[in-house]
Amino acid sequence: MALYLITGIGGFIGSSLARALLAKGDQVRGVDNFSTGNRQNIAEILDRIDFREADILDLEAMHKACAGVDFVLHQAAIPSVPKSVLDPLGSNRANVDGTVNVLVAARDARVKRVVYAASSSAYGDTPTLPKHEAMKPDPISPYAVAKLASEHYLISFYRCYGLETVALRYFNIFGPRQDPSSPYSGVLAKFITLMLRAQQPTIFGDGEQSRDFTYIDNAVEANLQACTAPATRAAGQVFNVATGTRFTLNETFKLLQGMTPYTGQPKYGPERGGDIKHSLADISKAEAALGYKPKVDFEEGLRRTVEWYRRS
Ligand code: UD2
Repeated sequence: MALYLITGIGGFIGSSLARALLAKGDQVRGVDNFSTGNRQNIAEILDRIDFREADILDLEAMHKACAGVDFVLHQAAIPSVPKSVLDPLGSNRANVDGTVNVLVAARDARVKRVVYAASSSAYGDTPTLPKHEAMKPDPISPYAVAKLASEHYLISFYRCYGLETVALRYFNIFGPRQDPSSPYSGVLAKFITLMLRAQQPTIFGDGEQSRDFTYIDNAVEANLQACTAPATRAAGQVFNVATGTRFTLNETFKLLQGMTPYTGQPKYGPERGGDIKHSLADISKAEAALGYKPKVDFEEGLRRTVEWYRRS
């Protein structure tokens, strides 16, 4: 039994990690300031976790949170491309300064390993598909720059202080509990909740942009594997976490039409600034080094997610 600290435990990824660890019999401590997370996501596990309401920018709180911890799963972030375009300073504070705070606290507490929620946005709009980790990153939005800068901090902390760190480049993770309510919410949470209410979703651009949408259970599995993989293969490394398939928004909309009561067409609006056109991962590095294999494909993940929103 190990003690895990999850930053951003109120988020949909953080709270899913917490549930998986509790089910495995591990101990969970979590921090969140609820800037983007939601108390509801941890309400039913609150009595089984050591929860502390704190901001990752508070170094003293991070030092306390890291005391006695084996593994840190650093998920806390302001996870939005358009929000970062509007507020680059806020994005940098949460997504870069916050990460450095967590790393300093983890280093001082001598935790075994830090696993980080990095982002596929680091690759930018370069034409080569699929994206593999050896490619030169080319971030576009302030969010993508911040996520990439944090990856470099992780590698730096491994090189300079020997703190074992692993960066997982998430490719559009989706699933139950993802917040659909903000204008910055992920596209699937928004589309599913709208279409379940028979309301029209808006596609930004022509809908031919594509994503390697990745169901949450795959990301959870990758985090657990990133904690246990031998340091010789994982420490100081960056890994894609994805499925290795991609769907356009137009294709996704059609799939959702078959799963929801919405029978109309989507509305098409202007393209969103800072966006990238196509995203698809090569997942062979994570397969070889972590033993990662996506267990739930896009369509099955979509079905499960629609079902969850329908019930809730
Ligand atoms: C980026 C990252 C993702 C994760 C995420 C955090 C890429 C490829 N992916 O996701 O890994 O870090 O940021 O937020 O960079 N859209 C609509 N209508 C809507 C909402 C969105 O058409 O109502 C479009 C949007 O313009 C984009 C696509 O859907 O083309 C996906 O948008 P998103 O915000 O769900 O995720 P994205 O790709 O910015």
